[in-house]
Amino acid sequence: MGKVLVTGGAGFIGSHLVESLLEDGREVVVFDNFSTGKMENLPKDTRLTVLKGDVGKKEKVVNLFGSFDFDTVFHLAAVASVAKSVENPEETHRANFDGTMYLLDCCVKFSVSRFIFASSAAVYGDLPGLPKKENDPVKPQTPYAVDKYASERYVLNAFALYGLKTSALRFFNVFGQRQDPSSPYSGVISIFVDRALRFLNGEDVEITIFGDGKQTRDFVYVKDVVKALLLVEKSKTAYGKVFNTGTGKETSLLDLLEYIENITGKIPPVKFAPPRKGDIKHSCADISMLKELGFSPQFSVEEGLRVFF
Ligand code: NAD
Ligand code: UD2
Repeated sequence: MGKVLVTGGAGFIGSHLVESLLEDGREVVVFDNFSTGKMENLPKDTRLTVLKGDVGKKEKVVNLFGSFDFDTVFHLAAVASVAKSVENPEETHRANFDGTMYLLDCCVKFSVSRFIFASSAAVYGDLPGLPKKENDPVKPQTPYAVDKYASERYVLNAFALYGLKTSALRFFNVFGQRQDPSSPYSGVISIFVDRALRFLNGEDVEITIFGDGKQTRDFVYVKDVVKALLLVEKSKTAYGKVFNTGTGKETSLLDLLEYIENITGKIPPVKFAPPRKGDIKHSCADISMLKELGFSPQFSVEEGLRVFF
């Protein structure tokens, strides 16, 4: 059996995927430019090779495929920050779109058996109608979302056009350990948990809610996302298809604070600020397609939150 390539494997979601692949006894190569990924996210393991490199540099990607015999590729490398893509669309396009093209091309040329792509719920934009189904209209409104949608289409079309067994997953709001809370645009759960832990440590911190706190998201725990990735990988009916990856449940920011308070007994002072420009009020996935493959989320938001404290 060939090796598994995980691009972006040193990042938040990628490092959890790598852990599971190693637990399954597979040999893994991580290819990551460490822009947001960290070496300490990854375990030490003789079956793991970690390489520093940029998916947006064609010759580096070609060299990578020339050096290893991959049978599966999980492509998670991307500038995951929407805000960065708005500030610097040309640079993020190289990683988020060109990188996908180079990988797809190599997978076809080097006869890789399976290609799984990390897309995003961002492709749906702010169109009304919930829960979102995979064949609902899309409205990618940022460079990040446009690159994800275009990449996703190239990925899925590669099955019909070149016989590469591809699938894509549209992640909703993923949360869990190792999600970096340091930017204001980091996942809201990583920020709330960071502030709650610091407050418990006696620090003078506060939580900011943009809007009234009644906005909802479909928060999915990272271990469930890894389960979905591995389930889709194994499924022969998943070729050429895209799968919403969430829980099918909505949780508001006020609910989040209540859950955290239930766990910790106290939370930092909460400040309300005007809603962020372009913020979506509600988001939720229809996960029937993933359920048909046997998926069922194991962690509720509350259970996922407990792991932090
Ligand atoms: P992350 O920033 O922790 O992981 C991204 C990884 O890709 C990092 O390790 C980073 O160093 C690496 N990377 C970035 N540009 C690269 C490049 N040009 N070449 C090689 N490596 C590069 O973010 P994450 O949350 O783990 O996201 C993983 C994937 O899931 C991304 O594709 C992201 O767009 C997608 N996604 C995440 C969420 C979420 O809620 N976290 C939601 C939807 C989609
Ligand atoms: C998610 C993705 C984003 C993009 C978008 C598409 C993350 C981190 N971001 O953005 O990449 O795919 O979906 O729709 O997954 N909030 C606060 N206080 C804070 C931080 C956030 O109130 O300190 C609010 C924020 O205004 C929003 C909600 O919390 O209403 C969720 O914010 P987020 O950045 O975690 O995720 P989202 O859905 O806006």
